[in-house]
Amino acid sequence: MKLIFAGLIGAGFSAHTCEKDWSYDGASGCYKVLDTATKWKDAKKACEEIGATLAVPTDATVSDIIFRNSRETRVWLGVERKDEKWQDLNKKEISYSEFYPNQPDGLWTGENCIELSDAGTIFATAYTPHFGAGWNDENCKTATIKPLCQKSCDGCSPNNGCPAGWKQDEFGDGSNCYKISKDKKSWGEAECECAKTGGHLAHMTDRKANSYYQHLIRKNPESFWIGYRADKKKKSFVTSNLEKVGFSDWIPYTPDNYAKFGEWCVEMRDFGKNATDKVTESWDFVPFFAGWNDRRCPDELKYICQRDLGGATAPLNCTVYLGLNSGTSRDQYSLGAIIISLMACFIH
Ligand SMILES: [Ca+2]
Ligand SMILES: [Ca+2]
Repeated sequence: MKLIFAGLIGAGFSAHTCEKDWSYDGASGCYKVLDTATKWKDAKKACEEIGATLAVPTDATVSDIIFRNSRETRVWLGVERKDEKWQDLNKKEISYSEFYPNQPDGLWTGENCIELSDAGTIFATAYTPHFGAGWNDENCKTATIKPLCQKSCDGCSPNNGCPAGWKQDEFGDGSNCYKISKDKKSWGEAECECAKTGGHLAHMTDRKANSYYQHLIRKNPESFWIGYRADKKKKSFVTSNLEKVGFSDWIPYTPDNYAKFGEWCVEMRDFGKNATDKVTESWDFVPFFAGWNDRRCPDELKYICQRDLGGATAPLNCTVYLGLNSGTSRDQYSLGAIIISLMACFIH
């Protein structure tokens, strides 16, 4: 009986995901980058040969998912210029685009096809490998780029295994529930608010998870607190439950403790051209460029709570976090505080 039950669950689950090696967009589409770089027309054909079409994004989701699991830096999209208009594969003028600033620029030089590019590689390092996806017009006949194929997944639907008021990661690994706050709080108060539900401010353990939270900030374009802060000596950053940070996604030149303001807490922020709370002109070459930034803990921001899917829901003690609100070296890192925090970890 148990086996049959498990079998049913398994069958139900598989109906909600794309085929192996295809990425789910959280709605009804699946995407895959093919291995062979080709001219645009051959790319179109290559997708058709596997029962798919060259991808035509209708929102930024594709940009947020497509570069996260690979080192691809550019892919062909199914958008072509005809009579000075951009049209999809059905020859219909597109209603959505995501061009880099100063693009498209190739009307007179034969750049009549679109690539989705990842300009972040300009600055690629081990720590900031990818950011700032956007569109660029390229030469259909001379450029060789890998095709991004798309197909619909009729049985797909967003995950919904989280408690009411929470959402499950729609196109990441689905192992977390999250909630973006409506209110704004200091980092410490925000962490406490999350702790009340058995969770914590969001941790991003790998690029895939990070990309998912970047997607959220694009949809809700306002900085939010995430679950990282400076360690006791203020030499490096730790997670909200004092664990070592593995993956990180600092914006280049951060953490900078700007003007020595005491930036001991971490926000996720969009530094791109289209950011609603823009602070710098430095990253204007991409419309969207989200990453981590150190910031003063007392600043009041939105925040994003995270909890394990199916994890404990008992409230956690968070008094340790409130000390950070002063933004000074008050005793937030005292021995007692650390013990309380470690207890919180064990309870968790
Ligand atoms: Ca161009
Ligand atoms: Ca900073």
